[in-house]
Amino acid sequence: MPESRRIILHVDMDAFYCSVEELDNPSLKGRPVVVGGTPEGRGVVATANYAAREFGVRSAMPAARAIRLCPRAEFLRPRPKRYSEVSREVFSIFGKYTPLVEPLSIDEAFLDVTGSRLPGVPANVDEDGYGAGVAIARALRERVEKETGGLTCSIGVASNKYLAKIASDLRKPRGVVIVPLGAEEEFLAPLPIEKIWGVGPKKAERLRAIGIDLVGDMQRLGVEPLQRALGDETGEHFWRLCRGVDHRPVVTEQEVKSISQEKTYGQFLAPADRETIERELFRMSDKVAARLRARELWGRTVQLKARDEKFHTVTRSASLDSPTCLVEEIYRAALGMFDERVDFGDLRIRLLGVGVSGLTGEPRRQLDFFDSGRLQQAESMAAISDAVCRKIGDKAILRAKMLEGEKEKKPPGSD
Ligand code: DCP
Ligand code: MG
Repeated sequence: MPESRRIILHVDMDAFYCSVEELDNPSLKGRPVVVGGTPEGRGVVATANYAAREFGVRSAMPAARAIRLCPRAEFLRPRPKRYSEVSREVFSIFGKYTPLVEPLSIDEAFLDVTGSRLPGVPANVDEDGYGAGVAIARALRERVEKETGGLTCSIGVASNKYLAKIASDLRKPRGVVIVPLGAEEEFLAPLPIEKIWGVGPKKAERLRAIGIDLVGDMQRLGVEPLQRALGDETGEHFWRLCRGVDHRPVVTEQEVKSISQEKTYGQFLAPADRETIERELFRMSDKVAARLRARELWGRTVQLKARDEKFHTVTRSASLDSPTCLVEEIYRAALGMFDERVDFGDLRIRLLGVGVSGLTGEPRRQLDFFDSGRLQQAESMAAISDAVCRKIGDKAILRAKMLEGEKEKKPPGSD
């Protein structure tokens, strides 16, 4: 057994919001259920149960369309507090199998169970090369179902996060999919290229143009043609992914000390190009904010990093009155620091970065009731937009700032 072998699970609850609704109101069971959107056809679908999905109803679809597809469906208003409560319950079950739990969203996590044992399963068991990993996955699925009173999940078992995540999605609901150790490439080969992380419709089109439909086509192509088609760095990145290579560790919430985003500009930004600078800072603030929310974290300190064309680097930080996970607050602080505390004279900018530290799982706001209500509303709006973005790609909800730029021109060196 190689020393470096890791056993990673990706757990994703099935039709999460709907399943919680069915749990609380068993009369819904067996019927098509949609959470989000009104019966009058306003709003968008947050999720649909599997009965409604048979009619083609999907997350992020306008409710009006969902009604046309499935007029019999029960349309329910989301109850975010209740979903968070159940989420905590489920995550506490995850924690019984390993301390290494990395939350990805309200209903999804990576678990590193390399060092975990299961009572009653002999230490020398090695199903599919995963020791007790497969048995742990099955036990976890049963336990979630039993302790929540009926919620089901799907689990991918693999040697890294990337493969585990692909696997968990393949046999939903209630599926446990194992990527056999040593057969990672064979596992990926028959899948469409969209299954590769970061391949959206645009990249997929470019890849199809050079004859790549399946992950296996990419594996056969080799690294150099990929680099010619996509550029050196991206080509190499996809070469690793198409063979299932991913060395990122499972990072628990406590280990995340800061979240940041930075970009080096191949074509330097002119200090007078205010619009691009603002747009770039906004874009990065938005990404940082979304990552905070995905981990249910708030940060108290905002950092700004900037480097000029002569490689002179400055980092600045500012403390907020209370921790945040909102783009507007992060952006305001970052731009303020850029304006008041960065002076490169006429030199152009080669790098910008925005980060947040001082992270906490408890927002602990010292605000009056009205303000805290308003903030909570802003945060739940943001959470809904995150979920839409996750489902149908980052471009789903274009914020005004970014939209302005998309219409005119792309920032130099942007991808
Ligand atoms: N969500 C949302 N809007 C979206 C996507 C998701 O509000 N566009 C919410 C509702 C989901 C929850 O997040 O229940 C989890 O998202 P998933 O992508 O895991 O979807 P489900 O759990 O609903 O279904 P699946 O069985 O495919 O995981
Ligand atoms: Mg889910």
